Amino acid sequence: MRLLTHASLLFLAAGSLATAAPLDDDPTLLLRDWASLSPLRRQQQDNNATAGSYTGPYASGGAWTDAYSQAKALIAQMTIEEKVNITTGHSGPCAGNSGAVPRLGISPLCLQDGPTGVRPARRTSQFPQEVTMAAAWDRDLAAERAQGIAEEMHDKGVNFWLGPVTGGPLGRSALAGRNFEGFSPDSYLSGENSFASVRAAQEVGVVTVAKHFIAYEQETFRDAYSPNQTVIDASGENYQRVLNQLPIDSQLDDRATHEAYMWSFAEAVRAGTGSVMCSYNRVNDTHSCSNSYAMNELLKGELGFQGSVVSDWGGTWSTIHSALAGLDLTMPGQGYGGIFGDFFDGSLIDGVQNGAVPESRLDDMVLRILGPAIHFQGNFTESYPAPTFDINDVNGPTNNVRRDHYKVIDRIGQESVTLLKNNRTLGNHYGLPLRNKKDISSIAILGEDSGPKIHGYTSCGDFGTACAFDTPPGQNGTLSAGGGSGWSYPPYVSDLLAAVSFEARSGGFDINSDTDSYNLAGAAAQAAKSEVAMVSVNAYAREGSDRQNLTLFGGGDALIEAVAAVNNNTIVVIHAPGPVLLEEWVDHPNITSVLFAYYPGQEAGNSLIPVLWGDVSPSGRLPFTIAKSADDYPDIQRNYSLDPSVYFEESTDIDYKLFERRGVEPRYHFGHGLSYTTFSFDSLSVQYNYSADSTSMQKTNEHFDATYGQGDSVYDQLLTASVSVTNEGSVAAKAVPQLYVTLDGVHNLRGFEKVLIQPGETVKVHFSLRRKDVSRWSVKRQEWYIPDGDLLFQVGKSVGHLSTKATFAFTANQ
Ligand SMILES: *[C@@H]1O[C@H](CO)[C@@H](O)[C@H](O)[C@H]1NC(C)=O
Ligand SMILES: *[C@@H]1O[C@H](CO)[C@@H](O)[C@H](O)[C@H]1NC(C)=O
Ligand SMILES: *[C@@H]1O[C@H](CO)[C@@H](O)[C@H](O)[C@H]1NC(C)=O
Ligand SMILES: *[C@@H]1O[C@H](CO)[C@@H](O)[C@H](O)[C@H]1NC(C)=O
Ligand SMILES: *[C@@H]1O[C@H](CO)[C@@H](O)[C@H](O)[C@H]1NC(C)=O
Ligand SMILES: *[C@@H]1O[C@H](CO)[C@@H](O)[C@H](O)[C@H]1NC(C)=O
Ligand SMILES: *[C@@H]1O[C@H](CO)[C@@H](O)[C@H](O)[C@H]1NC(C)=O
Ligand SMILES: *[C@@H]1O[C@H](CO)[C@@H](O)[C@H](O)[C@H]1NC(C)=O
Ligand SMILES: *[C@@H]1O[C@H](CO)[C@@H](O)[C@H](O)[C@H]1NC(C)=O
Ligand SMILES: *[C@@H]1O[C@H](CO)[C@@H](O)[C@H](O)[C@H]1NC(C)=O
Ligand SMILES: *[C@@H]1O[C@H](CO)[C@@H](O)[C@H](O)[C@H]1NC(C)=O
Ligand SMILES: CC(=O)N[C@H]1CO[C@H](CO)[C@@H](O)[C@@H]1O
Repeated sequence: MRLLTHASLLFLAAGSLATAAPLDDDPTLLLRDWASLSPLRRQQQDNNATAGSYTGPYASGGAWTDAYSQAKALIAQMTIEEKVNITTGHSGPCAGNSGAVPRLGISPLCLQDGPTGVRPARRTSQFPQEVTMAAAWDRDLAAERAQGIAEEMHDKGVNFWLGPVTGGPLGRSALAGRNFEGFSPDSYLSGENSFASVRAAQEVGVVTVAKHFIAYEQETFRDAYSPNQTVIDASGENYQRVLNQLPIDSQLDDRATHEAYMWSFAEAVRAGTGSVMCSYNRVNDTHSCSNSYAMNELLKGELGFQGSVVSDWGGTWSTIHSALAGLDLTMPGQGYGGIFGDFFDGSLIDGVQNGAVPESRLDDMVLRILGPAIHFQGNFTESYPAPTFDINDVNGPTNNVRRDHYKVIDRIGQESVTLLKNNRTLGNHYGLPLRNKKDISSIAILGEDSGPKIHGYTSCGDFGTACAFDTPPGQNGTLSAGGGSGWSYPPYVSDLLAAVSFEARSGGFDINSDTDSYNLAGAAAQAAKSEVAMVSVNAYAREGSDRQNLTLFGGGDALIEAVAAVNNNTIVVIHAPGPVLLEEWVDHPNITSVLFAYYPGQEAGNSLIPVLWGDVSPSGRLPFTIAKSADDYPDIQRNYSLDPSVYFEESTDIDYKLFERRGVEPRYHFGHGLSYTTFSFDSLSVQYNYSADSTSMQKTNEHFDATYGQGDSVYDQLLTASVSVTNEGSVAAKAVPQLYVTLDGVHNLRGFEKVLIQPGETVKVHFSLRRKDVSRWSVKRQEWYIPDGDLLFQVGKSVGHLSTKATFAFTANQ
């Protein structure tokens, strides 16, 4: 079977050999695999769902009623078989292919990974990972990135982009394997980026699939699993396979649900995302993809979501129950040899015929799938490109879709790189920016991460995992992206050694390099004879497993220490998915600068050059907190059980909020990042300034207490805040003033802007605050409300350094 030689097996199989869903804790339902489940038994379970009682919500189309009318006209002509065909995945050239209705001219829809570009496909770009994007703190740039990805999706013939990652995972634990695929553990920062990304991508005509809904916060036990079975996949890796364990169950409270985990999805929904992907995990005891409360109540009810819910690949556990619970499209369905179970298809035809699922619900499923496709791509009589690639033959002929996207990739690299430490005590020959390249005598470039991957990036395979650093000896090379469905093939990767070598042509310096991180003596010898020593190190993360620790990979710590011992101008560059521990060396007096470059995509080395030489002042800011110890973050649930659960005991206190609540001092605060100048923030003022929501593409149904303020939407602007930002230094640079409001005793990011300020100049920066931004969620009343009394607002350069404040109290007549 071709599938078994396909590297994608790792994650597909990791999607589970789905068993029909145990709806309760009855251990007899923990069956070994779906095939051993008798059809009768499955039928029983399905019938035990809410059969006959389905009352919606049904899609109206919202702002897309024209397209929905066209879709309804088509659906009215379809047989039950044809409708069900559309709701079930098929084999085809794409990661997911919906069924066609040839009789009515409806072609299959192509659904394709992923968050950094078209995957797996060639002649595409590898964009910066979302965490890198978030570090740029720039909504316009986030839109440009999403536009670029969507253009490549469109030109490859992809209808549905399986992205952006929209707060699932959000990042409650810094150790979660997929955090880098998302923007930030801060729900506001994630939400702003999600909104910009969805809107920009869909303007290109590609339907976005915001994922993964909801509370999907770890890889460990995300799939049914047995410690007794090991399977070796095509990449030669061992992994645990899928038998009789239930996926991890995330148990969370209602405030965390609304204030933390739904926030960014709400932004994606009001930006008009045409689709949302439900996640592998269980939520509050029930599989996300058959969770009526999550899909029907929260997503389609409270958020008013009009589009389709598509299962993660293998995330479907039942047919009737899932269809009634709000799942619209099951993936990959018959694809991949049907290894994930035969959900939907014939069992849904039967279910509709025997009345278990009302036909109106089947119509709604099809409407939700076709409606957004018609709205954004035309009604199938118009031309949308057919797929020009085939995931089953990645090396076949295909078109180049890269346009000039290297430019935006490069710019995101420059705008995100975060200067954590810069010690200029000894003058401008030390630290960053480097002095004139004609004057420097020598630069050492050290560490495996600064060089090329010795067997090339294609050796990493379709998921970027075959050359993983966690399967020693690894293959070296710049770590430009993490592994899993969030990886994509780069056309090339610019590494630091090549990029700095290019500068040496017009500079006066020699390069002394050693890219074997384990050759400490060699690296030290090169460093000792160089004016500047740059050490590039990394940490790997990927889908399918969580990080075991927050330590640098490939002997990074030892290498840095060996270099710093002999060179008094040591500059460290880090490629990492999120927090790494810096404690062993960060205070070393010879380490003059530390640059955090995240996972920057194909332009990794190039994007550092303007920052190194000061043509661009660093303006990246940490989108997460860097702790002094891994114990400062909540842990992943790794305790084996057939029915594993994780309790989100910290509730809404994620990342910096948890540090604050517990009084733990981090190494670097959320929002931290140095510049080549200094900024001051003064004269914060906050005033009432109502303005009706004009940005939502689709309206949500979120309720609120109307005691304070005008308007009928939680997205109406109620306040504006203004602050003066002054560039006190001698170079033009971008500032990132951050606005926090204190709610429930901790800071909450609620505004940021990125502004270029000339030396000596003062700029007035305005923040728009919506009702939701100054509200909390009432569990009892199930609505947003503005707390009584003074609200405290603060602005500064990070959550740990807030320098100006103002208060505002609503009065009942506002
Ligand atoms: C279905 O529900 C009936 C009645 O509540 C119960 O006896 C039976 O065990 C359930 N079956 C399954 C498979 O959950
Ligand atoms: C499909 O779109 C075309 C072109 O916009 C239009 O002429 C046609 O009437 C539409 N078909 C339906 C069924 O609405
Ligand atoms: C269902 O979809 C498949 C795959 O696109 C297609 O080959 C088949 O003809 C469709 N079946 C019906 C009944 O339209
Ligand atoms: C693993 O295998 C052992 C010995 O064969 C067996 O006792 C145990 O129940 C198995 N565990 C699981 C989770 O299947
Ligand atoms: C989880 O369960 C709690 C308690 O019943 C509920 O308040 C909360 O909204 C649920 N969250 C989700 C995502 O289902
Ligand atoms: C950290 O975890 C990785 C695997 O994720 C492992 O290869 C490495 O040895 C661990 N390092 C330490 C110091 O435990
Ligand atoms: C710093 O580097 C110098 C060489 O420039 C070396 O002599 C010194 O020992 C180093 N300092 C430390 C603390 O390692
Ligand atoms: C740093 O090291 C260089 C090269 O060894 C040396 O010339 C310089 O004086 C040192 N700087 C300080 C402040 O010690
Ligand atoms: C900054 O550099 C000076 C001079 O080398 C040194 O004394 C001091 O310890 C350094 N500070 C840090 C935080 O590394
Ligand atoms: C795992 O089990 C250990 C030992 O019982 C316990 O101390 C720890 O809290 C558990 N971890 C989690 C995340 O539940
Ligand atoms: C009030 O809000 C509007 C819309 O956001 C904005 O254009 C205007 O500048 C604001 N006025 C003040 C005084 O901040
Ligand atoms: C850090 C790392 O993976 N280094 C490897 C680089 O490649 C050489 C040659 O294969 C290995 O020996 C190193 O272990």
